[in-house]
Amino acid sequence: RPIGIFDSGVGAFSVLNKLVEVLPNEKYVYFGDSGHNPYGQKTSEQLKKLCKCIVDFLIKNDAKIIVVACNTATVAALDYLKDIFDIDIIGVINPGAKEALRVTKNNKIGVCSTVFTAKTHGYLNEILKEKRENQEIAVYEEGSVNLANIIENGFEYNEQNEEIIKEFVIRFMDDIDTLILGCTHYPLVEDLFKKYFNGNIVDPGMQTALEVKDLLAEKNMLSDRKDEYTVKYFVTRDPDTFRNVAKNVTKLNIDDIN
Ligand code: DGN
Repeated sequence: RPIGIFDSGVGAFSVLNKLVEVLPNEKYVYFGDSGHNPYGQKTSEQLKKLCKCIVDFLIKNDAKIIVVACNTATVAALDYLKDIFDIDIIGVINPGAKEALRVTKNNKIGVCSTVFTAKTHGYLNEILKEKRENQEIAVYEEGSVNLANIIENGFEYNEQNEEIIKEFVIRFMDDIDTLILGCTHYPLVEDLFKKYFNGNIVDPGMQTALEVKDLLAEKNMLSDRKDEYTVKYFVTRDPDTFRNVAKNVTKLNIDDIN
């Protein structure tokens, strides 16, 4: 049975790229809700409704576990989805928060995300939950209105787009030593974040993939196939745009789009 994964569009590739490294023999079903992008400007109620439909759909497609590969959807709907569905569902924020706590030395962490994730303090809350009891942590959260959307529609490496990332990064206090890419679209242009920030960059994708692997192993649900992974894609906007953007952000085969 496949692993179900979803996002508001191409963002889930930053998690799927890591999943296939860690779990190369699984089947995957990818749902890119690009027709409802951007998620960052929606309300919690709208996001819960969209996520419920998507998880329903992935379960109908036989998913054995669901990966919410979108930070915005994780903050808005993860608890709700866990309440209403009887299947393991993993989001990206808790793994990202734990990874940041593991690598920070000065306990000052920045989070760049969508406006929704920043306003609802998705990371701050999770970091406070996961930190050691006496650990003094400072968390700075900033949201970008446009960046995820620009990446969703095909990021071009030009001065204007580079400037957006530069300005985003310099808004953080200089003394943070760790920056979380708290929107799954952002690791797709990680090279530019690296150019303007030289501390630790945390992409929650790898830690999420490792947790999916552990959970499947624990429940004896790892695939015993010997074949390479397969991915079946479903998108809610025209597949050609999705394919054109996707081919710049993943090495995975993107032929099977519905
Ligand atoms: N990729 C999504 C996230 O991680 O928050 C949001 C993208 C969007 O719809 N703006």
